[in-house]
Amino acid sequence: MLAKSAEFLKYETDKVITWCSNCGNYGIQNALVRALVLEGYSQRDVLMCFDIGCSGNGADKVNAYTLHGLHGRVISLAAGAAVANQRMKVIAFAGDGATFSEGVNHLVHGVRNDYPMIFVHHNNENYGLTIGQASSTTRLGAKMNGAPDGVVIEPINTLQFILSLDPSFVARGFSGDVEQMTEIFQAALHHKGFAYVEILQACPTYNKVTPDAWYAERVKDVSVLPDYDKHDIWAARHLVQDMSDDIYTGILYENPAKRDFMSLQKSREGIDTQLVDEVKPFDISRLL
Ligand SMILES: Cc1ncc(C[n+]2csc(CCOP(=O)(O)OP(=O)(O)O)c2C)c(N)n1
Ligand code: SF4
Ligand SMILES: [Mg+2]
Repeated sequence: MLAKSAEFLKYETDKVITWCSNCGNYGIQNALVRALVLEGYSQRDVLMCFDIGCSGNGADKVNAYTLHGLHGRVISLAAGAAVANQRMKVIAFAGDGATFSEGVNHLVHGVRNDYPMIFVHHNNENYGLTIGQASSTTRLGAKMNGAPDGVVIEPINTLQFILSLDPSFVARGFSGDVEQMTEIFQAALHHKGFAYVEILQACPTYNKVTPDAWYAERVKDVSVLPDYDKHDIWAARHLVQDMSDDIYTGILYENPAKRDFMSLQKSREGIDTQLVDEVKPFDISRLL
């Protein structure tokens, strides 16, 4: 079984796990490592960049090159690493607070620029690590710490927002479905530009509105729609409008015509080295 393979075990650490039991983060990390192993990536081929939060604490739970940045800033850190060295596969992880509040500015430009990286949005619909405040993805009426009478503002429709930014790859999974998440991550590993992967993540401790069972009743693999065209952005926008009843998962949108950031840089044409190879001492005395 893959979960016991020697390659999979190399990614494990002996650090104390601080996630609550049944947290969706376990499934997400498990699926990601499965995908890496299936696609032949060793720990030395990958840089995992973590934001702040319960999702960010995944940095301690994986034995690989990791970077743990400030809240909301992971996309800028990861994008810098990705353009500097395209030999590494760069994967960034962030919660809904980091992605759609503190870091929403970086999200916008990460998608627009199509940086060569995977971005995994752990959407547990609350600020988990700071004990359950409402975020911009918490549902209307949800009673949260800091909002005991219930949230009074409609949540952001995250995928509508992403699809408005001319993305090149958009997928959605559910933390209770490791098999499907693994397939999504495998496809994202093959994508050249910015792969936006949103995972609907159970947070049994603070999100009582959308637990595992709630999602399990509503998520549907997009493959059940035989006529669905994942290259049609308006079909995708129509599909993601419903966040309550029919929640479609899988690869929802792909634009193979979009060119990633590095392939558009005229200054890099015909150059075989990576930016990271070109770092050297530079004499600035001429400039002084
Ligand atoms: C700029 C900044 N603001 C606030 C905090 C405090 N803080 C730490 S974790 C956290 C909640 C994180 O929520 P989310 O990004 O959704 O991740 P989750 O814990 O739910 O995985 C907050 C507000 C911080 N560390 N930095
Ligand atoms: S608070 Fe929620 S997101 Fe954080 S570890 Fe516990 S279950 Fe997971
Ligand atoms: Mg969160």
